[in-house]
Amino acid sequence: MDRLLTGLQPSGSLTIGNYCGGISQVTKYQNEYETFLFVPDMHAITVPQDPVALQKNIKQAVGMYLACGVDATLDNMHIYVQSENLYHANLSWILECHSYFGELTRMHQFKMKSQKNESFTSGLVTYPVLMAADILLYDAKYVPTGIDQKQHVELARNLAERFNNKYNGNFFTVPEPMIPEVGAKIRDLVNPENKMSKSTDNPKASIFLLDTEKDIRKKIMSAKTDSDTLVAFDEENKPGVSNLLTIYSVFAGVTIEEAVAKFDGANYGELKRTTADVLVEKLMAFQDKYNEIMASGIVDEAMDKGREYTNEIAAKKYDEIRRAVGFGRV
Ligand code: AQP
Repeated sequence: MDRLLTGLQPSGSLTIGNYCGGISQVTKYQNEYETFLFVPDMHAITVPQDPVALQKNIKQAVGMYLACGVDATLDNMHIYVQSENLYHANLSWILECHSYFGELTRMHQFKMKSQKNESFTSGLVTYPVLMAADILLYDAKYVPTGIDQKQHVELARNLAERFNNKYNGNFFTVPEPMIPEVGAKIRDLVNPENKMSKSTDNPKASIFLLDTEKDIRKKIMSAKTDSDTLVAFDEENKPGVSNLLTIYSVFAGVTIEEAVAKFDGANYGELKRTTADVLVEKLMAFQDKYNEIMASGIVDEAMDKGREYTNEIAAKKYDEIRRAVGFGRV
């Protein structure tokens, strides 16, 4: 079985964007690939976090993976917390010493996040290298991701090739991004030019998986559209309307063409109401399942099982890599 790997930062409650770009692909392919699904808590601290909230978010993230349909009982499903495996940081250091400052500061996400804060940590610059370590440690072939993280997967590819060439061996599998056809960039509801993010300053801009029915309806009904009246899919000229069509398409389980046909002749109000109805139906069912899961012990059980398995694999890979670079004694 080829390996697939992804993680969603526990930097807040997950959004429907995180679902579309990340989790939905795990549930789609979980019977086909050996899946490494982790909680990247070490990535989350690249921007300030409240430690109490972070710990809560870690467990909640796993609860959300499971409530979205990830099957922790599969033998080929490994769910784990990044900081519970020390090899991620060790490999990251070796890879940092094979990456260039220039290539890291050119990353879009770094530019965007560093502009938001007057001062930022060096972790914000180097975290794509940690992400490369997360992926390369397990020889993952596929990395489900939204558009925003594609550049980071490309860095992981470059580092794998650079390392393999430098040390003359097939040390790392070169990974490929797996980008969904629909929903690779769910947009911010207030500024649809931007992507939807969980750590947004404006809660009206994002729909969180744990939002109440009232909030979901309010946010969708006030989502920015345009001064036109035609419901059409045109991401460049009608990003707000196209975003609503995309959300409808993902959550109603139809193609974009089917969504456009459904709203042929409809006004923006109808598009918004129907999109809100579909979202409410799916997210309320999700929340019932989530509450059940959080009240059981299965979240900890899944994380314990995943920690043991992934530590074993990571230890072997790290040992191979540290020898290649000349660490240790002869
Ligand atoms: N708006 C989005 N549309 C589609 N996919 C998205 N992803 C994130 N936002 C969207 C995908 O979700 C997965 C997990 O991402 P992450 O949590 O590791 O970090 P992120 O990409 O930085 O996500 P956020 O929500 O924007 O988090 P914050 O606000 O903390 O930075 C990835 O597969 C990502 O592509």
